[in-house]
Amino acid sequence: MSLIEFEVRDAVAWMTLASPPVNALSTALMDELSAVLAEHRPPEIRVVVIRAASGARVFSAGHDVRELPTNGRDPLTYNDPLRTLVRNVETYPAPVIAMVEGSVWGGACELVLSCDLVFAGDTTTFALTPARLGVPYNLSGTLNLLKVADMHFIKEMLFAARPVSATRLESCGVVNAVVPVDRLEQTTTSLAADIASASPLVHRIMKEELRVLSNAHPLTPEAYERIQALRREVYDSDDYQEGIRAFLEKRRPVFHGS
Ligand code: YXS
Repeated sequence: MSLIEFEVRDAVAWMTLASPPVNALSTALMDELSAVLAEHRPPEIRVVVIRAASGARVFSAGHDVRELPTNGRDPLTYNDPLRTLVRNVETYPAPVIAMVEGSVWGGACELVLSCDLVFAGDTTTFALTPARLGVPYNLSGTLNLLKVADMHFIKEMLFAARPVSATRLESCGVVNAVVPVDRLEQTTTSLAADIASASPLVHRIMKEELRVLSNAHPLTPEAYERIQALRREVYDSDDYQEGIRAFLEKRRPVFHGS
């Protein structure tokens, strides 16, 4: 059964997450979305829209917790499906719009924020919950947050690990626009049509320029090693195991900070 519904309308590729009940980002779903992006390219496709089904209460529950490693391995390294999918969105040679209806959790925030534009319904929320699961938020995702939001807001989202309204993210410039949910698809379609009528070559060049420039952060080997050591401290911890166990056992986790 397909986990991504695909439709092209006037050179706009609509990719709908279709993995009930909560569009958890399983390896199967993420690999299928990457495959659909690889198969449908410009110039036939001028814009991509990634969305959930109309009326979705949950856009995506984030990384499939059942697939997080529990053997002391970094859960989100370079070749992991979520990191691969995020890079595929960031390097896709045309604008990718996230049309977000419903609640967005954990790694799904990373997927949405990797898109070039984000349009959300007025009931949409975003929650970064690694602290509730004892999981280290991924390094590139943290950098992506730093690119689009202020430090205090980022710390609120990561430390409190609770849903924040799309309206607040819009006021911080993280979300392009929040519209009444019953006008979300019409608004997104109109914007996509405007983009699709412009030069695909200029879009491709400008998108890649912006990606290269925004990633131009010199990171010394010492800084990288320091960060890796911090991450290992987390995913080697008992708290990491407890976070995943508690989720699967449907109970509140009891963290001891080690
Ligand atoms: O009990 P069954 O078998 O029906 O399954 C339940 C949930 O266990 C399952 N489910 C998930 N399975 C795998 N991975 C998930 N992320 C996940 N979320 C939920 O789906 C079935 C229905 O869930 P239920 O009963 O809770 O539905 P609900 O409508 O009451 O609540 C929907 C949510 C999304 C509010 C709730 O399921 C929830 O809070 N899920 C966890 C959201 C979350 O914390 N995601 C972060 C995952 S970790 C991640 O993304 C990265 C590693 S990071 O943290 O770094 O960003």
